Amino acid sequence: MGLRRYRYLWQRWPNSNFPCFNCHGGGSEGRYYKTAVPELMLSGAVVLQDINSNDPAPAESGYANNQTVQVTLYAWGFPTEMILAENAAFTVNSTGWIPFTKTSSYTLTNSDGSKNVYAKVRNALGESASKSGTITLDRTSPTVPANALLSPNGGEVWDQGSSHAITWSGVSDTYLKASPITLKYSIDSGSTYPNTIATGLANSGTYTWNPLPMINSTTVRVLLTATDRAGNQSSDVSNANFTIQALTPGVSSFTVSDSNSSDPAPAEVDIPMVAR
Ligand SMILES: [Ca+2]
Ligand SMILES: [Ca+2]
Ligand SMILES: [Ca+2]
Repeated sequence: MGLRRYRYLWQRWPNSNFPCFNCHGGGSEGRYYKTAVPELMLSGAVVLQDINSNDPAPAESGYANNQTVQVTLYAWGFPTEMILAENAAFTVNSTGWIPFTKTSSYTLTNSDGSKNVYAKVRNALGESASKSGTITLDRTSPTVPANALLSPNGGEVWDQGSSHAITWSGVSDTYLKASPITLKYSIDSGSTYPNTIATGLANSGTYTWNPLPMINSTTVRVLLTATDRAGNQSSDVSNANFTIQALTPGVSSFTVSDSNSSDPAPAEVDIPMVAR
């Protein structure tokens, strides 16, 4: 936030019958009063934002995956026109002078990477002010190879409630999120993945799935999704079905004993039996 500066303008008082304080003049020329008018300025940097937060995921501040970004200018002093460009001389990818609006859109040059966007505003008094802002354009989805998901990749038979590692490799991006990995599972051979295992995981290559869900299915698959800072996503899934099975119902041991130990005397021993 910059320091706001004012200058005084003398303006004609619109109604000579209305009480006017701090007025000067009179007669046929009317009366005049002075008002404080903020000098033209832009406060803060040019704010650049991703224009669509659902394609497919929201972008972090300072990143966009759309070539056209939203521009917000915080201006004082009644700007009437503005110009946007990617250099301080306003010659590279310039909009030319256009009517001022606080919020507008600007189409970046057609290459991924960090972009500086410069804005200049001007008003009817001939004043002008300029500022710049930075945004990174990233339209490249994360690298997630078709065999990124290493386990479970099909054929595993795991017990419900047990603990197993989900492992992956080869996930990368120039602007990967700090915690980019989401894991889900399907019980319909991968037609749908409505069940979340974990979100916001580091790209460490392993996650301990503990406990496995209490399901009994031979058509389970895992979906791994990686997200970058601009909201681009890529995925890999288990190449084939694996099984999460219910534990075999049973008891670990039982005993058979005389139900009446005083008819007329106790029986000698119980007979222990073990079953599984
Ligand atoms: Ca977007
Ligand atoms: Ca990317
Ligand atoms: Ca795969």
